Amino acid sequence: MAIRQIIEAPDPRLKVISEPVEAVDDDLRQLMDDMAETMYAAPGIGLAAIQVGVPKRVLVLDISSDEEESDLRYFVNPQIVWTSNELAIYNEGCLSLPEYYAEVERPAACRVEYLDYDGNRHTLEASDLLSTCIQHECDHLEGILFVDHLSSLKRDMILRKLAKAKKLKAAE
Ligand code: GNR
Ligand code: NI
Repeated sequence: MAIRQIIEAPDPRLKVISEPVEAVDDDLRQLMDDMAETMYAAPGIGLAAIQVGVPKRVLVLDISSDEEESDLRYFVNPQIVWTSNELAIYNEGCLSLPEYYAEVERPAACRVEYLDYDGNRHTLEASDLLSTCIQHECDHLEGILFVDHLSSLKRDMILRKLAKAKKLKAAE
């Protein structure tokens, strides 16, 4: 297992549409193991493969709190097949937009079809934070960041500040 570097905005790779996985094999499991280790090290509660530069439709999630038992989930080729009409607002963050948080409104519940770590097919109905996270991660597979759900004013302010911070860091 290895911790991989997380790509931060602005970076054109974060806008790439990820490709479906053809086979859940040992190579893919190696990627999923690395993604889980990278997510825990960050620390974060979810990670999409494109955030470590791999344009494949793979996610890892663990929304358990520190006091709870870990609840690591792998999603290969996830497809959101239903969303509720009811909406919910969460204060979202993203490992690719470090230190920025904003309230994002999304469907409160969703149903997702996916393959697990062993390539077995599942359907999961999620609500609350799990639903928000699944939607946030599935957005990454389409090259969408949570700031793309905000007004252009708010989005541009955050992206400008991130670009400036990156420039300062590069000049160090
Ligand atoms: O660690 C993360 N926290 C988070 C909080 C609220 C809504 C979504 C998230 S996902 C984020 C990790 C990440 O960037 N995943 O893509
Ligand atoms: Ni994210």
